[in-house]
Amino acid sequence: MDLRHDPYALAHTAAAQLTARAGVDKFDIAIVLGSGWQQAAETLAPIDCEIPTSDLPGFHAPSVQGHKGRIMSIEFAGKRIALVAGRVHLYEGHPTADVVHPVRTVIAAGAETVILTNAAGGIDPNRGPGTMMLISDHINLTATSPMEGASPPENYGSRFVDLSDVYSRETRAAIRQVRPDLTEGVYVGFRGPHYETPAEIKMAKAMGGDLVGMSTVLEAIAARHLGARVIGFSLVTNLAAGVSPTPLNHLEVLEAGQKAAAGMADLFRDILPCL
Ligand code: 8IG
Repeated sequence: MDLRHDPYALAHTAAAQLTARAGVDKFDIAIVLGSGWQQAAETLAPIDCEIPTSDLPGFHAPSVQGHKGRIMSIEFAGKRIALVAGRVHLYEGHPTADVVHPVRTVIAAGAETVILTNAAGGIDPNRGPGTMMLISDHINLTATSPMEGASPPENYGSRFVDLSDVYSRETRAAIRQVRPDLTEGVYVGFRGPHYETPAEIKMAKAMGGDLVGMSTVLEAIAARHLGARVIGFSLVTNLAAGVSPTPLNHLEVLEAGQKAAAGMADLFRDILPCL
């Protein structure tokens, strides 16, 4: 089939090149690094190999400050881990299939567990900037789905993906055993890139949301479709509009990420052995 029209074949082609370049048979775990999480993950273990995503088919160069397009291969806690830096977002103008391509690629490269990390706005004033949270569930307000379009090929699961346990309940319980300090929250995924109005944040709160962001939800759906176990972590880098007394800006997001880097590295060190 023509690779341009079959996102699954494209992911497999990219995955074969990725594992060949990294010199590994497969990856066990993939961690998609959101703003702020990258430097934390890089301190976990020596980087055995780093592949610019510009060398792999189907990847776009990210256009966001603080994001670089590369996949790093590390070994930690006896697991081969792909660190995916430089995700692309819908708000950069990319189609949904391209936004989830990195996740489809690392799963095609063997990863059975995908950890999605992000920086997010917090709706709960008691969990302000610097708070790390486990994502318990999401509300997809992007008005799109990675399953839209042609039906997946024969050997793949149905496009009508079951989402009743996206962020593995069992794994979250195991994580909370080692990190009882972590609270959970529902992540509301908006398209952005503008931040919300106070009225939209009231809506998100009324819907049961705790966190607001512009990533993660589509990747989580694509990963569940492929049968991977999904875990999500948010770093609250700002209080959401109307909760915060001051306007939001992208710089405070980057700063909060830098300040929390040590805590995020500790989090990875604590939870990776129990996956
Ligand atoms: I960081 O307040 C970060 N990402 N939608 N709203 C949305 N995305 C965000 C926010 C926020 N903060």
